[in-house]
Amino acid sequence: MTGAIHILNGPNLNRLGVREPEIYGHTTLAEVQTICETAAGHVPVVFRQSNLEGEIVSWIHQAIDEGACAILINPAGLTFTSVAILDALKMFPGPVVEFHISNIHRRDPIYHNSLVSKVATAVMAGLGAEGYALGVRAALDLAARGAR
Ligand code: DHK
Repeated sequence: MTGAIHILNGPNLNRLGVREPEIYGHTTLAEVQTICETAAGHVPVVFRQSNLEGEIVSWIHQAIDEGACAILINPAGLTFTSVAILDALKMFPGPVVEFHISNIHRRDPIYHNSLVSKVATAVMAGLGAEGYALGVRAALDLAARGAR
């Protein structure tokens, strides 16, 4: 795969910057996009956010069809509920990095059981919004190594 890295963000992440800043910080989604594009260097970036599960599923299909080199996904609340996203990610041949701004394992138990982790190549949590840069670098490194 030589395509773009697809960075997909789930529900409520459009509210970053004003949403529970004590948990998610003050960095906006637009700033996160810039962080990702900078971290990706010459690699093209597809950066998307949706509050709709089916839209995210369709974007995963697009990543497959477009030969994306990697997927970096923060499914947000859908992490713990969406078999549809899990099933779609199973079809992606490249590396999948599951990313969470907060350390979901230190939070309420409803945030502890990720369905996406059953298919993710790697899982990152607790690095803050600025950690997306490391998520991009990790996803590209995994792609370069042919990891899945
Ligand atoms: C974001 C959300 O919206 C929550 O539902 C997750 C995740 C945590 C994050 O830390 O990025 O549980």
